[in-house]
Amino acid sequence: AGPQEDQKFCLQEVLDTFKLCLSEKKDVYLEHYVAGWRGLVKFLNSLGSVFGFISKDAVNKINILVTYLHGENGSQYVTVQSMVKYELDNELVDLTKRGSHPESGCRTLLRLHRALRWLELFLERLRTSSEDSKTSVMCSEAYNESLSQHHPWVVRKAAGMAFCVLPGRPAFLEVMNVGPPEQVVAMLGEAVPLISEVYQITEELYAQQNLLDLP
Ligand code: 1Q0
Repeated sequence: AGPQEDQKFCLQEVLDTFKLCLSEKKDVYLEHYVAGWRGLVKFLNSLGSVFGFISKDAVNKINILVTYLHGENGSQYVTVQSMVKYELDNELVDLTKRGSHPESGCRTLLRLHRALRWLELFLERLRTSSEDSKTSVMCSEAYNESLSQHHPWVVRKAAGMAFCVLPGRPAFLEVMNVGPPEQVVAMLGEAVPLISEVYQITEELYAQQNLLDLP
């Protein structure tokens, strides 16, 4: 595949990376987690430059995590579980206000984790919607139920404006590069429970460790 093809989004690819995320013990592999996000960012970029401010933030967070993963303590970052333990044990996380560790793996991943809930809600709506449903409505409903609670007014406003220019459902399903709509819907039926499981496991871990409100 040439560079052009590498940029092309494919839902199957994202599905595969999320499948690889969970170990036998149900630990979450950071490498595949960020790879899943990279795939989603590709998709976002294919929707146009209005989404640039969103994909930029996502890429920034992906890169922070990859830098840890490939850094000298990379072996501590193999799973989300080991990352949390390592950073907490070594006091590498700002727990109540921003201080000397503004870009900890824990707080960075938390932002993506919250976005994963949005994705789960959105994809479930997309999967069960009828042909003439509006993607912009599904997208903003999912957003209002999840991620928006963590965003200040300006970000919510900008997100709302971006949602308005989303393509309609048929075009949206087409860019997923899976095939006819029925096939996309079937694949979403596989993807949503997977994404949901990864989300739940991370959510429980963060709740146990009291990390759900990291600044
Ligand atoms: C399809 C439309 C995509 C719409 C994405 C919805 C999310 C909107 C979020 C907008 C906020 C982005 C601006 C930055 C906000 C940050 O302040 C915030 C907090 O970070 P910090 O460091 O300031 O504390 N960051 C976040 O909340 C992270 C947001 C990451 C969003 C990543 C979205 C990736 C998009 C994926 C497209 C998925 C398309 C679905 C179909 C694919 C089928 C599998």
